[in-house]
Order: sequence, then C-alpha cells, then structure tokens
Amino acid sequence: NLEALDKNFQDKVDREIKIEPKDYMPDAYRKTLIRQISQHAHSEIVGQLPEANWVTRAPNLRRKAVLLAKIQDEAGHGLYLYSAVETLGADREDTIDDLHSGKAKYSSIFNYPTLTWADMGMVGWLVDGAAIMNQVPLCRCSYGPYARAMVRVCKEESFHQRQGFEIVTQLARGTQVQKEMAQESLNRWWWPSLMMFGPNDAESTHTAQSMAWKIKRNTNDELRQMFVDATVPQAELIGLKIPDKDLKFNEETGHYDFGEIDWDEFWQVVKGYGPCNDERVAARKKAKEDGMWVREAANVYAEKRARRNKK
Ligand code: FAQ
Repeated sequence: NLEALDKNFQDKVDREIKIEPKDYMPDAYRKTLIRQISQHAHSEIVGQLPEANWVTRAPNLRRKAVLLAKIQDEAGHGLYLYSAVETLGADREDTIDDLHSGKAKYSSIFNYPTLTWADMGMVGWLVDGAAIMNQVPLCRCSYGPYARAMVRVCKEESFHQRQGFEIVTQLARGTQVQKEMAQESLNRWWWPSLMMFGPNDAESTHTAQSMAWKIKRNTNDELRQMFVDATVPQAELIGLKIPDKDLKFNEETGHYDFGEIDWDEFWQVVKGYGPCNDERVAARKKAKEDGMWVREAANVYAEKRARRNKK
C-alpha cells in the first residue's frame, strides 16, 4: 500500500540511501526533481548566451580559447542534466518546449546583459561562484543520478570560478581604466548574483519539503550567506568595493551582515520582464528551429537503417 511505500521511501532518505531511477518514489518527489533538474539544465544552456556574446570580442587568443572551453563545459552540464531528467520518466523535448513557452524557469541571472570584457570575469567569479556554493551540497542530493552528475559539474565550475577571478584580478591590477571597468561591472553583477539563491526562506515555497527529502541540503538564505562570507574577502584582496552600504562584518555572528535585496526586481526578472528575457528565449527557439532539419534527417536515416537491418 501507498502509505507503507511512502514510509519506506522516507526511511531510506533518512538513512542516506540514494534513490535510484527504478526505485519507488512519491509522485511529488518525482515532480519536484523534474522541475528543479530541468530548470537547472535550462540555466546551463541559456547560461551560454551571455558569454557567447564575448567569444568574438575576447581580447586575445588565449582568453578566447579559455572562454570557448568554458562555454562548451556549460553545454555538457546541460546535457548531463537533461539525461538525469529522462531517468525520471520525463520527455526531454517536452521540458525544452516548457522553456520556450515560458512555463519553465531558468536562473534569473542570465537575463542580464554582458556589456564589457570585465563582465566575463564577473560571470566566472560571481555567477559560477554562486553556482558552486549551491551545487556542492547537491552532490549529496538523495536522488542518485542528480547527485552523481553534480560531482563532475562542480569540478568544472570551480575551474570556471578561478578563471573568472583571474580575469577580474588582472583588471583590478591594471590601468585606471581597467580598474574602473572591473568596479563598474561588479556594481552591476553583485545584487543579481545574490538573487541566484532564490527568495528568502520565508518566501520559498519548496525549501521545507525539498530539505525533508534531502534534495536540498541547505536553505536559500544559508547558501546566500555562505557566498557573501566567501566572496567579500576576495573583493577586498583585489581592492574592489562591494556595492552595499550595509555590508559589515558582524563580530558576534562571525558573518557579514548585508543589505536588503530588491525583491521586486528579482520577481520581475523571474516573471519574464528582465532586461534580456525576450532575447534569451528567442535565441533558444531559433536554435531549435534552425537545427530541426538535422534532427529530421537523422530520424529518417535511423528509420532507413532499421528497415534495412530487418531485411
Ligand atoms: N531564478 O521555493 P524556491 C548555472 C523560482 S547555475 C529564477 O526557493 P527551489 C551555472 C523557483 O524555481 C544556475 N527562478 O525554489 C552556470 C520557484 O519557482 P517554480 C542554475 C528562481 O527550487 C554559470 C520559485 O522561484 N542552478 O547555471 C530563482 O526550492 C555560468 C520559488 O523558489 C540551479 O538551477 C532564480 N534565481 O529553490 C552556467 C541549481 N530562484 O519552480 C553558465 C539547482 C528561485 O515553483 C554560466 N536549483 N526561483 O516555478 C536549485 O538549487 C533550486 O531550484 C533554487 C530554487 C535554489 C534555484
């Protein structure tokens, strides 16, 4: 009976036994994973676009090669994650259609424009930095295929974070113009990076249940605080100023206190009204339409081969 199955499932989760694709799982657990993992996959794929803007503009060949490699890694992450979604019985194309129709979300951060070369540094340092903070605990997610995918993803994300910090460090140690470019970029990316962790815990609809199922291991606010604590000293090290007048180390708590996030801005971006939402979704739709003939040809070829093999 269902109740006993659910109890057995929760016992396994509590004992840290991974849930695998063919194991019993409650419907709501499956749905939550399909939602989170597919949205995560969409973020990796849409996340290539802001950086793609700089492939043809990178300042030298070395920077261009590194940037291309990083963007390819993000494509790989998207593919692992779509495969993880398929292990839950979801159809990959359906989840992609949900992205294109606006039904499925992807990270708010990728709806901001990349205006200067310093933004490539900022995306690596802050965006990948925030992504790692959120994804390292996901390596211990109760769902086996997601947890295992995250191990490799996190290794690659830490390289991305380091390459971003290296770009920013070079600029911060450069000429006055380069320093200003880095600071201006930090001013634009700081707050949207904090928004990546999602709404405050009190406003987060899914956190409590996802923590009980050990999909999430930390709350949104816990991870945001960890990110602030790790990143502020890095900014200080290279002489950049975090654009938050309320930012202050709190001796009592041992953490940095920081200012209030503009939640109106966050929800506007999440609901599709950010600076680049239309452009990002249009680019993904166009990529699907432009590549359709390849998929159609591959399908016809596969059918032809199958017919030939039957004979
Ligand atoms: N943007 O109840 P919660 C990367 C939505 S890293 C948009 O707290 P949950 C690497 C949320 O979906 C970025 N929507 O939800 C890279 C929910 O709406 P729904 C991707 C957001 O799931 C770097 C509603 O608000 N990482 O791509 C955002 O428990 C550089 C209520 O929120 C992941 O996806 C947001 N920022 O917690 C690539 C990690 N925050 O779904 C290229 C996996 C919240 O009911 C370049 N995901 N919402 O319609 C997670 O850890 C979680 O899903 C959270 C949200 C923490 C994102």
